[in-house]
Amino acid sequence: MTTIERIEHRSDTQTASAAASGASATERFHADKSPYDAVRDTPAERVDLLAREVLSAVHDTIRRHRVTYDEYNALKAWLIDVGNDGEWPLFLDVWVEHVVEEVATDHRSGNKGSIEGPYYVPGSPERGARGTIPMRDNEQGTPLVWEGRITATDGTPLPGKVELWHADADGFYSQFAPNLPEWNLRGTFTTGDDGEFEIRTIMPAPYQIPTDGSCGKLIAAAGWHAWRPAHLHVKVSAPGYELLTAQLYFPGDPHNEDDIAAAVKPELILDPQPHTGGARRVIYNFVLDPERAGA
Ligand code: MBD
Ligand code: FE
Repeated sequence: MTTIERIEHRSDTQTASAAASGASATERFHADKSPYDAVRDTPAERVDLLAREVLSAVHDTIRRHRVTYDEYNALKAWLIDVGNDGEWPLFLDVWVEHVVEEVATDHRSGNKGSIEGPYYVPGSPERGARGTIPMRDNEQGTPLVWEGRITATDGTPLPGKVELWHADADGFYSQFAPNLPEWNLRGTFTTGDDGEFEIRTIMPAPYQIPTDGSCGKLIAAAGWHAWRPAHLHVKVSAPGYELLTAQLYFPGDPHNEDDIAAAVKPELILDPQPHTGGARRVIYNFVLDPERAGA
């Protein structure tokens, strides 16, 4: 079964349970080409170095804090549970991806990016340069009109694409929570030579990562909170330029300061203004770096 068929067959729950969204995210991750392909030629020396350093950091922690057999066995059980719940994509994207993103993009002079997270799906419906993202007739949430332009670092407007995906006003992502239309709040906006776009959507809600699975168990046991601030996900692309994966945030969200995924940057916080009919209007532009030869 595909992810979508699984979700359509699942009618027993109204919430995005850890098992349901985790299974979807794990399946989604495996649906694209194998992640191993890109590292086929990695020399043994590099694998050896990375594996040894990670293990050595674990060994140091055990020695420093005198980790017991009971704690070791609990860890073993928990790691097995993360896989059984399908929560490895969630775990890694929440607690590890932000540093990978930092290293991957620190040469850029254009837009700051942010992590992709577990809920991107390629191929969302095309809406042209100006349009409304797919949504339900009665979609809840404050309407948001977002105008912007894609340019290169030298200011040249770029014909490109803005792929946008985000949670609904209840914090749920289509294809990872039940009872939502397949492409709800997922759309692709293609700009002309002027690089300009105008997107109509709704403001998303803050997102709480599922608390009923193994990631939730860790959060509860450690006394952490499970929240990410409200955010819009984007992938912005233009031929010959580096793909920009980013998230945009809203001012005043209490979790902008303590995002569990550590993915907020000040440059990514929008400045929406009151607009007609209770809507908000915002201008936010993207600046893309040219692709580097040999990178
Ligand atoms: C999300 O919506 C998200 O963006 C990340 C990074 C992790 C979990 C849920
Ligand atoms: Fe998200």
